[in-house]
Amino acid sequence: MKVLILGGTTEASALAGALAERSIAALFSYAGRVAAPKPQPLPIRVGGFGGVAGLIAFLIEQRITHLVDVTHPFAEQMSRHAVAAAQQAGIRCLALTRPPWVPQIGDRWQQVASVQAAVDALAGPAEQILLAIGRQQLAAFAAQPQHHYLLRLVDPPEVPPPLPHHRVILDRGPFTLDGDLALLREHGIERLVCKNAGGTGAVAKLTAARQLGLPVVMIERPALPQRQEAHSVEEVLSWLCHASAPDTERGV
Ligand code: 3Y8
Ligand code: NAP
Repeated sequence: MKVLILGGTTEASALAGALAERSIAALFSYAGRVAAPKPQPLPIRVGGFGGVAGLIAFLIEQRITHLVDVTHPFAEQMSRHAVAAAQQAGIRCLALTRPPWVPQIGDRWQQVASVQAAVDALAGPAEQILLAIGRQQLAAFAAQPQHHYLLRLVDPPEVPPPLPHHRVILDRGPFTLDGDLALLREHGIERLVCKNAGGTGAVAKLTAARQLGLPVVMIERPALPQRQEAHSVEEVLSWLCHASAPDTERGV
C-alpha cells in the first residue's frame, strides 16, 4: 500500500500523523501556496501536478495505491482533479471532509453563495471589516473601497491589494478564542467576511463575533464532485485496511 494525501488542512495533518505512527507508506502533498508550509511526519512534495494528466502520471510513477483528498472545502479544482485522476488511473480515492459550520443562537450571519456575493453584500457606509478569506481573492473587494479592511494572511501579499484602506496581519491558524476576541476588539471590527471552512482551525473568529454581537458575511462552500467521503481519521484508516484487502470472489 502507498497513500497520497492531498493536504493543506488541520485534518490532513492529523491523518499524516496517524499514518506515520503506523508506518504506512505515504506521501504528503502541498500546493505550494505559502512560503513555509507546516512540516509533516511524512515525505512532502510541493506544487501543482499539472492538471489531471499530471496527477495521473504522478500516481502511476509513484505507484500510489490509495488517494486521500484532505484539501480544504474551497479547494474545488483539486478535488475535481482527484476524482477524475483516480478513476482514470484505476486507484481508490476517498475524501476526508469536515461538516460546514452552522449558525448558532446569537449568530448574525448573512449567508452568501460566492465571493462576489460577499462583495455585493458590503454595499453601504464605510465600516471596519475583518476580511479573513486569505490572499487569493482580495482584489474583488476593490468594488467596495469605502471600507477599512483588516486582512489576515499567511504570507505578505506580493503586491499591495487594490484596497485604499487596509491593514495586514500575518498569522496562520489554528486560531484561539482569546486571540480572535482581542483582534476584533483592538481593531474595532464591525463586520467579518469569511468562508465556511468548517473544522476547528478557524472557528474562533465566529465564536468571538457571536460574543461581541458582530454580523458575519459567510461565504458558503462550492459544490464538490460526487465522491466517497469519510469524516474522521479512524474512518480513513479502516477504509485503507478494507480497501487494500484482496478482492475476494463474492459468494452467490
Ligand atoms: C498552504 C498549509 C494545519 C492546517 C491549518 C483548516 C485550518 C488554519 C482556516 C482566518 C481563516 C484561509 C486560509 C485558512 C485556514 C487552517 C489550516 C486553514 C483560512 C494553511 C496551509 C496552506 C494554506 C493555504 C491558504 C490559502 C488561504 C487559506 C489562509 C500549512 C496555513 C483564509 C481559508 O497566501 C495564500 O495564498 C493563502 C492561501 C489557500 C485562502 C486564500 O484563498 O488565500 N489557506 N493554509 C497549503 C498548500 O500549499 O497546499 O502551512 O499548514 C493551512 C490551513 N489553513 O495543519 O494546522 O484546516 O481549515 N487558511 C479559509 O478557510 O477561509 C484562514 O484567517 O480566519
Ligand atoms: P484549488 O483552487 O482547488 O487548486 C488549484 C490547483 O492548485 C490545483 O489544480 C493543483 O494544481 C494545485 N493544488 C491544490 N491543492 C494541492 C495540493 N494539496 N497538492 C498539490 N497541488 C495542489 O486549490 P486552493 O483552493 O488554491 O488550495 C490550495 C491549497 O491550500 C490546498 O492544499 C488546500 O487544501 C489549501 N487550503 C485552501 C484553502 C482555501 O480557502 N481554498 C484554505 C485552507 C487551505 P495542478 O492543476 O497543477 O495539479
